[in-house]
Amino acid sequence: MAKDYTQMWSTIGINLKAHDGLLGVLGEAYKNIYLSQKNRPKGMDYFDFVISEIHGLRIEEIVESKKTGKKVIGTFCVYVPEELVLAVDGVCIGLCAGADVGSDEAEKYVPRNTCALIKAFLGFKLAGLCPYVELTDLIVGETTCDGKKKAYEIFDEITKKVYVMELPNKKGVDGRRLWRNEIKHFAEKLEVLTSKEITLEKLRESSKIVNAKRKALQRLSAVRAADPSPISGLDALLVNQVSFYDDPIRFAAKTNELCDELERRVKEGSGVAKKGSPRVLISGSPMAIPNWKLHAVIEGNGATVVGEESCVGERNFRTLLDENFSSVEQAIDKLAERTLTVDCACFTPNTERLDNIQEMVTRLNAQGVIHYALQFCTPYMMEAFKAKKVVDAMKVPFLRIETDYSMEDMGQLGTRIGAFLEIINARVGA
Ligand code: BJ8
Repeated sequence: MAKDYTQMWSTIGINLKAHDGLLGVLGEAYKNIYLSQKNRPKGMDYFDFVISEIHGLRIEEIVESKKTGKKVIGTFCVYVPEELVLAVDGVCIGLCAGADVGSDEAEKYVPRNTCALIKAFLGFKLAGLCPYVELTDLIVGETTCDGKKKAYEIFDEITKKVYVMELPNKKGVDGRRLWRNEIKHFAEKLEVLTSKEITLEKLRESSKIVNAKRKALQRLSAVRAADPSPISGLDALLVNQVSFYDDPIRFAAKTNELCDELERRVKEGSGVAKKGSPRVLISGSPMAIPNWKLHAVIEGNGATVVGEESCVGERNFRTLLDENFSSVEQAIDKLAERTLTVDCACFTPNTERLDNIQEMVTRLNAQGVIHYALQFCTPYMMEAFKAKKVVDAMKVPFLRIETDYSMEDMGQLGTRIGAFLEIINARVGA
């Protein structure tokens, strides 16, 4: 980090000693996993910088925004429309956490067999390690899986700033009506919080910003169809993770710059792995920063991850918001429609996800699918059954992995993934 931020962290209420330890471990992991990669695109320099300043410069920017009266809204799910937050000049930050931090503390509140993502967001707060959580003015939860739903009640007791949106379980007429109303209520909540009116003009502006971010991520996804892929799965995952907390305008510009370079690489036929290396699609639970475990094992075994059928991935940017609205009410209709195209396993039925897995396998020329579920993530663990069926129908190898944030099963994962890649190699070579 370029500067000493101790004073800022202490004012925010961060546990300085534990925080130093966390940054040390993170920095070491980043060096080993990311900086050791060969032939990385130059455009990744920006994202390396962002990570090196994850609790530094970005936090400083947010502190400065707050001084000008801007409100910080923390979210945990891609169903929460960022457009509304930007329409009240707010800062929208994804708060999901991907590291095994504070689990002992978290387990005083939630059962041991709770998914690692939930334990981590509680753990980061309880251990005083997340400056983003400390800076939020409002934390938005949503009724997706049962674990999150109940954890938000506890999180509200701890933080006193949780607002929960009710997401339906089915996408029928009633469900759509309910969700549309919830989006409207959320807009009203933001107006009260910020004392700002959400106008048509502001919504037009914010929709453009968020769509530009999605378009940049779509571009990044598209180049990964090439063989060899011009970017590693690890780097592409990182860009997707950064999209949840970077300034959206700067993020889109930097991702587009990276894509210019990647498109040139594709034309030249240069990439990160040898042409013909195994190509893997990952499908399932989201991988919040700094969860790089599965990608590291797969790519460490010589394959390339070519896509993430995940919320930190395609589910977050697959559909653009239809910007063709001429009133605030119409914009709210469109926001409700767009968000309901997200194919989370919390919905029943969820056949769109199966179609989307097949579409991604075909478009990205994936030769194998690894279904990733966080341990105790019932929706994705259950849906693996159907995902396997549609992937089997394409005669593409399928591997089901359930893991958490600990490093204890790295050896076992390496063995299973190595054997899976041999199956792909045998098929491709055949
Ligand atoms: S739209 S995937 S971001 S809910 S991993 S907490 S599901 S037990 S994160 Fe998600 Fe929204 Fe769906 Fe996406 Fe529960 Fe599973 Fe844990 Fe999860």
